[in-house]
Amino acid sequence: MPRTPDDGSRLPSLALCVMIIAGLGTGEAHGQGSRSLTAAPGKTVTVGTLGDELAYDVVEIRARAGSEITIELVNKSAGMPHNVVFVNRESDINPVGIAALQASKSEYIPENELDRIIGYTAMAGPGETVSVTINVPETPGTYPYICTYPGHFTVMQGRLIVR
Ligand SMILES: [Cu+2]
Repeated sequence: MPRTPDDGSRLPSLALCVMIIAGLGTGEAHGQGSRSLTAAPGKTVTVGTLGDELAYDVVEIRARAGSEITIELVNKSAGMPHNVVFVNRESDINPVGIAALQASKSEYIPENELDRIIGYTAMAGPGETVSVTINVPETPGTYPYICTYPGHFTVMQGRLIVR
């Protein structure tokens, strides 16, 4: 049986397919940040965005109860504003995020829900950096942080772990 030109190219193209599939898999796994940082008392930790994704690159900040820390947000997105808003507990995420939808005049910080909020940065435009100094709660526990720009809070989250 004569060889066809096709025979010689089949193996390389199969290998290419495998490489492309492997590449896609890696991209999907990259959807959320996974970094954890420790914020020493009085120090600054830097949280970025994962490029243009609705995600922080740091999703866990560890801090000492009762200390004071500064969080710097570096917005690496090309087109979206982001902020960082620390809330008291998991059940505060939805009320704050939903009330923020109506709070465009106060940079999406809902003034009627401030008792749920520990601290917050200004809204950082694309390429901007903002920061906030917060008093870490005295009570050890897990305190969520979210972005309150409309549509972001359900996925753009991290956790402050207080010990
Ligand atoms: Cu955001």
